Amino acid sequence: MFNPQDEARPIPELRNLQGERLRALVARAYANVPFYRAKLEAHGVAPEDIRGIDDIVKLPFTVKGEFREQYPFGMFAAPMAEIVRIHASSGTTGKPTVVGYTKADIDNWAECAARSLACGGATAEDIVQIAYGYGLFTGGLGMHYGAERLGAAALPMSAGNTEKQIMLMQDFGVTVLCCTPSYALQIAEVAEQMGVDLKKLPLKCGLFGAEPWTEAMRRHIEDLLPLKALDIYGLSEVAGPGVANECLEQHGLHVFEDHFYPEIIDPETGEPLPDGEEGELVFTGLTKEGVPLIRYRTRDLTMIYADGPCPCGRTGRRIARLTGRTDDMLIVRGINIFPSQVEDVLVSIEGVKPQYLIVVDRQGNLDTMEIKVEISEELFSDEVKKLEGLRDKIQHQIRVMLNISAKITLVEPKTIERSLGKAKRVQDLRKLTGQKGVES
Ligand code: DLL
Repeated sequence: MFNPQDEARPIPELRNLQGERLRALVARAYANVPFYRAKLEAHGVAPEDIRGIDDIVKLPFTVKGEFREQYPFGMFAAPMAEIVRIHASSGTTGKPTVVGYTKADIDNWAECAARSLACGGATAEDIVQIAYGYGLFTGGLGMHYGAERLGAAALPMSAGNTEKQIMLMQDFGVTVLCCTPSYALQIAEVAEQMGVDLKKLPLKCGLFGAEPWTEAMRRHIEDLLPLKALDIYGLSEVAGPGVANECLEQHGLHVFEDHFYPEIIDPETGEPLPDGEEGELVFTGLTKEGVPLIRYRTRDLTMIYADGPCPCGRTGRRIARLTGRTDDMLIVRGINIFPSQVEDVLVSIEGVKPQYLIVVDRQGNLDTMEIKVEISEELFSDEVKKLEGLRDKIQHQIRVMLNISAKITLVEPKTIERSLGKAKRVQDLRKLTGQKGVES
């Protein structure tokens, strides 16, 4: 354990600490963020009503759309002079969701990412290859700070350039790998093509997350790479990677509860559900200063295990592997995409009809995304050059706005199937096994 005092804290003491931190959080949000003040007032709850952690149910939920309304900095509780980092993740349309971190926020997040690495047995001796993207996405920098906090050597590869990843993995004797599970499989496949036997490498654990995966995929990764494959969870609004992580028991992800308080609610009614029942995961960021987070609805579906303490000694409750989402967010090559974002881009381009179908598939271990777009009759009968120009324009705009390259196929008017009810915008042909034909 990286920090036994905090990670193995006796439950009554932990609940007390959470209560104290919740009180301070609500007071901070109320005093510094007009959005929260108005919301608490409308909900009829004052900071003094919060005495302990059980009072959390008195507080209103926060949803992603509210971040959008407060774009860019309306959710910030600290002046810019105290903000030392800004990250952002996909919003449902146009503008992203923005999060700011104070120095203390970065410290706490690095601590939790270090705890995550230690969950896999990593120590200061290790070399940690970080193949999550560096940038506005929290994966790369989050794990980077975690590795440094642990005292390990961070190898800041970012995602891509797979041959080089493999070369350095071999030459440096990398022991810990952090990337999306699909990229771990991609690394294994490319290594095989290069004739590199990864089984001979000193790898010991991998922290894989940022996208859904399955137990079958874990087994497959562990067959190809000589490491324990662990699930790591997080989201930008709450911090980034390291909100929860599996330990070597591989039975649920311990939430670092002294910083992030989890609840499971019925997504329809908002009522809290008991441990052991699946519902929507809600987080309160107990120590957050930059962007205080009160009962944030993640839209992720899971449950909190009700099967008693974990043999590893950590007392943070465990959430099960995520089973899905309550909204239509897709994760393609680790990038979050809402169909509404694609629509937003399409309607801004002349001659393009808001009739489209997003087809997501997996070739080998890489996700592919194709957008079939209907165009007007006049355009369709136009010369090829013009059509190519339009296709390139759509592709460019999608890349700029969504940060992903997609294949664009222009189709004739009225060829995309119309539905009587809710339009079907997405066809997801991926089997989440990492290998086509392997059952999940
Ligand atoms: O994906 C942070 C992260 C980076 C987590 C690296 C783990 C590793 P966002 O881009 O804000 O943050 O996306 C958050 O990704 O709400 C889930 O739907 C999904 N997600 C994250 N981890 C997992 C996981 C990062 N282990 C969204 N399993 C979340 C399934 C995951 N889905």
